Amino acid sequence: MPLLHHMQASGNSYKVRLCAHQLGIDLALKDYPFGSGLTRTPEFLAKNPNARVPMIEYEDGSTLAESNAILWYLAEETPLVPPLQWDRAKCLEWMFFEQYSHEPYVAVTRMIMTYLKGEERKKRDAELPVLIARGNHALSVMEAHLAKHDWFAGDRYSIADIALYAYTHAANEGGYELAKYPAISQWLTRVRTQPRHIPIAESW
Ligand SMILES: N[C@@H](CCC(=O)N[C@@H](CS)C(=O)NCC(=O)O)C(=O)O
Repeated sequence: MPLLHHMQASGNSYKVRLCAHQLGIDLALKDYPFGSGLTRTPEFLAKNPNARVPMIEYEDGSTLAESNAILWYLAEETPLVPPLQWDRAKCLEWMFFEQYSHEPYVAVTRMIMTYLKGEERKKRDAELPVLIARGNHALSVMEAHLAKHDWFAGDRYSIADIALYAYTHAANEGGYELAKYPAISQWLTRVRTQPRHIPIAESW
């Protein structure tokens, strides 16, 4: 069975667990708790020199990192990747948006505010106003799209929704007020009520 190297609390890892669970793909799990340094061991770095999870490892030793690449690999030719070429490109557009314009702000704000303590937290307090402003900008871009569409790519739930759900649904932990974004709030409910949905704290 493939092994998912993951971090339970990380949205990037949650994307992969959620997608695999919804597709009925069995994965063994190995947890790398936040701040444990376990992604910097020589054994892990030999598999992913970028020292990040999630990373999926197959029985033949091959590995794949980057959450959205893993989503694409697991979901290609399933209903979670749109059948039309244009919608597949839109799916990628939103997944790149998630990694460049959303996750670096929404996820990092959550990490600083929820997981860093004491001096570590104080050292990063000054970053928060810019991170929060950029995170709110990303949420406003999503809000404008969702005011007109139920889903991010094509006319149904896809891995673009999974990629954006992972950190958006936990944005309140970074101090974002999701109540200010009614279309996002309704979309979060649509995602949460998809068949075989699992919450971030749950594995299998
Ligand atoms: N772009 C990467 C980002 C992965 C990432 O930043 N992973 C973090 C957890 S969310 C990590 O592994 N950090 C290493 C550590 O804290 O030891 C992806 O989408 O998979």
